[in-house]
Amino acid sequence: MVMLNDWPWQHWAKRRPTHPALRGEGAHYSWAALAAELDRRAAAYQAQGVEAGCGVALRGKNSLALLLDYLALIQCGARVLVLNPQLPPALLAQLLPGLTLSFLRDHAAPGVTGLPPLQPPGAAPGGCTTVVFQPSRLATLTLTSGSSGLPKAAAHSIAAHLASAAGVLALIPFPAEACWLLSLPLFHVSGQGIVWRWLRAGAALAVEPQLPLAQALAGCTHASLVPTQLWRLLEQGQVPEALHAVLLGGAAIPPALTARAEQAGIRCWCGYGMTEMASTICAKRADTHPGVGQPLAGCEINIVEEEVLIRAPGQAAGYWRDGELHPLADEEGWYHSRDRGLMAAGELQILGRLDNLFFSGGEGIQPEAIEQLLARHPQVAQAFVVPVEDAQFGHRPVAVLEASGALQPAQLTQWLAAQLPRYQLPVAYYPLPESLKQGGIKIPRSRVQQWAAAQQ
Ligand code: 4YB
Repeated sequence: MVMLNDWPWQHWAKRRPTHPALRGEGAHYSWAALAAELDRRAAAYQAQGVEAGCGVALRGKNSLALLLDYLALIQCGARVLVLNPQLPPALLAQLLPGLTLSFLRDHAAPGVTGLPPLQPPGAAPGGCTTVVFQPSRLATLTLTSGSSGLPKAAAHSIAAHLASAAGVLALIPFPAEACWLLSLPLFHVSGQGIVWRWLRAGAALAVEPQLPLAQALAGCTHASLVPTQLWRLLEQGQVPEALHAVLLGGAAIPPALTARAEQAGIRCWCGYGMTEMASTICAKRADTHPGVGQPLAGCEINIVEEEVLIRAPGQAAGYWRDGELHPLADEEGWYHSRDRGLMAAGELQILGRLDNLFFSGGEGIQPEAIEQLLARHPQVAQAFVVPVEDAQFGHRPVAVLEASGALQPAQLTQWLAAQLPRYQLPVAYYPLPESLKQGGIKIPRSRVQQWAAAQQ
């Protein structure tokens, strides 16, 4: 793979000027046109005071304009924090002051106060000032989706993003004529992972957030999906013809799901990654085993007392707070993931989060183990098992399910009873309420637990 010694869009604009780079919302950009558009936007933001090293919040759902601003602000040398527009104002009020941000570029309905707004780029105010491409410069802040406390801002350099991309591209071919759909939000590391693979490979990217997934995928060869997205796509029976490579991740990936997709002609890869590592660190071509494969090139895994420790070239430089980087790894560089895992048959298997383990009548329950069995049921799209308080047992498991058609508790108990000890059988089953399906790519387990507690 050739080295990038220039902003990736300028690198490809020199080598493949007329090659399609980006399409979406009715627009098409070649690499040359993209580089020119990013210069235009960078100039407009520089004219408003954006300079190298300053922090800029970029708030909004995916759109072509949001992506162009992400890249243009990075070209200005800014540290860009993409914000989910659904984050509540009270949380932002607590979080943003510690992130040393100078500006807000808001693509959503106004909802954040206290930061000077950047105006949309109008007519070009003149050329942009060149900011030297420095791979070690911090380019992005990405909020973690930790279950408790305030999210943290993982700070990644351009080099970390490109190294993470190179690791995935060594496993999943992404040739110049292929097109990856921006199928996950830019405010999440999984969306940014797509962008940096595209930039690394010099292929094409599609951005079609207004369209339903099956339509947005038309003409796309690649997509990153969370398992529920793939499940819904298959359930609708609408498998786009061009689609032949899907990288799955973000949650346990049922082998039955990938088997069904492969039968429909979609080649699946199972990935395991996290915000702190600029996305994927382990991956494999899907097979019949529930593991997530081996570490990607340059990544290392160590299991200590069942906890997965990681060292990877995509690792964040630290958590950004109060104008400084705070280390996220131990003295030897290992990041302690709080994921429970083991190496089995040469591959990493994720058992669940250490923090999710709970006790019922003195017996330990890892909710993900029950969820994985429920997810094998052909009608179940996604399953949560959460503890609810119980006078006799301390806690007992209940299940909250997204499923097609009505499911009878007796039928589900029968489904599980052959494979689980009695104390692990959920004492109640609830359909996942619509109110919990809104928002980011993952439903926070804490919200499911709160909701389940209120049903008692
Ligand atoms: C898992 C898990 C797995 C994560 N089994 N638990 O490009 C990609 O890698 C990608 C492709 C499609 C969909 C998502 C992705 C991601 O990046 C996901 C990255 C992510 O989820 N980051 S996170 O910080 O929000 O959460 C990380 C946690 O998610 C991990 O620590 C695990 O607990 C869990 N997780 N992949 C089981 N395959």
